[in-house]
Amino acid sequence: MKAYVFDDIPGDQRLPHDSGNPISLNTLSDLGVIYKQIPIGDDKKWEDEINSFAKERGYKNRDQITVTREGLGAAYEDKIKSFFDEHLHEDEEIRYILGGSGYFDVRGVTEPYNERWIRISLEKGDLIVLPAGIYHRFTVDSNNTITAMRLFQDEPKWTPHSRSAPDTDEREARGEYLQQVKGAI
Ligand code: KMT
Ligand code: NI
Repeated sequence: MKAYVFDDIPGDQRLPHDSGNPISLNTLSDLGVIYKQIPIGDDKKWEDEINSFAKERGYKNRDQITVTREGLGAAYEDKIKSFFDEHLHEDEEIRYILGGSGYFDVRGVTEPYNERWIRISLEKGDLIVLPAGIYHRFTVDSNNTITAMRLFQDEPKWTPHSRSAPDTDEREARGEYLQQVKGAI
């Protein structure tokens, strides 16, 4: 895992876009983002860890997604563009990377990161929890492949709400999120 301020230079979303300004775990935690490493070894210890983490946080459902050009064929470019649309969810979102790599970008909300993208680079064994109401987006990196476990609390709170929709800023989850992160500072 590595986190840094996105450089905001237009171009391929899959490139690193590293501005050279690193972001600490503390800054991520101020945004309500939790990072955890659960190494994937030959034994099944990681599965026990995932199971207990999921249970602790009240997760009932999960699935596995593989994003590859081979697997998605002609739909690939459209699919990765859709993941890159800035959105929020009304529940928190957990991703655990089983293979490959990619970037989750989260929006800063307080200075000096207000409205800046913070890019979080994830690879095998990395787990991230994005809180309800945080604006974020995802992309594969230039390796063009990732396999991730997606953990869900409940449908339909899982639905992505695009920032471009007129009511998204007004959603309860957004208000509560802002109150939590701004109140904590
Ligand atoms: C998301 O939240 O955008 C996704 O599920 C993308 C694939 S998970 C690495
Ligand atoms: Ni999402």
